[in-house]
Amino acid sequence: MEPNGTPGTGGFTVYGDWQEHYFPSTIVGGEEEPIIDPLGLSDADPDGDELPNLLEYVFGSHPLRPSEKTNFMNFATMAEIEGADGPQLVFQFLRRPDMEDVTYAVDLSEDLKTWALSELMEEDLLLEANISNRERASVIVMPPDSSNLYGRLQATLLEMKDPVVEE
Ligand SMILES: [Ca+2]
Repeated sequence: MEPNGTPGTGGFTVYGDWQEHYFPSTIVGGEEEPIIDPLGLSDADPDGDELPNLLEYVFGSHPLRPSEKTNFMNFATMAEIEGADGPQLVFQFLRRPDMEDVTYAVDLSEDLKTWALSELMEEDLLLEANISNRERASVIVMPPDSSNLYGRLQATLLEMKDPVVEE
């Protein structure tokens, strides 16, 4: 995996800060609420590379320069996984470190028709740090019956919780 070098892979820990950096909202005179740029919404894809902004944020890729998604996620065989019996098939993706607001699921298919979605728990992810300023997360998947296996990553923004008030 060779991610395209993009600035600012570090520093953003919440989507709203990333969004404001690349797609700043504007304040129109007299209005109280800033105007959100729709190109910065988490499901928008302004560079047309089939990676929605939320995944561009996760991967640390540039939302206005098309990226090759296989640079950021793929299948691999990992040997020597602690507690595993021999080499294991894994789905891997790169992500910026220190994000506080994203959960993941992986969607797998052998025929591009039937898909099986699995939520990924943080404790299920094998993490390797410092790959082009990102960490690589791997999760063990079942080898397919056929020779084909397709995977896609789904990221979901956590709703920002209301602050807890101690009484
Ligand atoms: Ca995109």
